[in-house]
Amino acid sequence: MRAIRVLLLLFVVVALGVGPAQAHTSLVSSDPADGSRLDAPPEQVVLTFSENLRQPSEASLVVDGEAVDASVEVDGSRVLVSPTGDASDGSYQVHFRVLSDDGHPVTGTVAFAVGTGSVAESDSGEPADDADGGGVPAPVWWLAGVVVIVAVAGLALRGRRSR
Ligand SMILES: [Cu+2]
Repeated sequence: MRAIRVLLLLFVVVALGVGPAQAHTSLVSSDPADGSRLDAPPEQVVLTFSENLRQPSEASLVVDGEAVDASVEVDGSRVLVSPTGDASDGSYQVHFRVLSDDGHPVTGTVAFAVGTGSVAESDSGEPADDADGGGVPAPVWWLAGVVVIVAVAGLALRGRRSR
């Protein structure tokens, strides 16, 4: 029984240690804010995430459904998107695909309006379906824990029977 307790404790420690490191990043705020309306086009859109981003982290600017040239810079936990040409009024969307510190890509869209443009649909950010980064999903750890517990219990029962 002592072996089981030790293993259980070990599993809990491992599970707790792995948990926080697996959190994906998420969009904390943007400037201009999602859903807002501006009088004039912004010189820069700043997306702020919950943790420092890894490369490749990308963003693109779409105005009235058309891609607009913009320079994109990743600075720690922020993504800076600056239109390079003449910006116009309209319905702005900034699509992002950033890489979390744990290697998982997260995609989303920030939307705002300039002038009389409409506010397009936004998406606060979800882990991308094609998550290809490192990191073991939590269910795998729970399954591993169950397997260990069953195995240890089986050994303990066998040991008792042979006595
Ligand atoms: Cu993740």
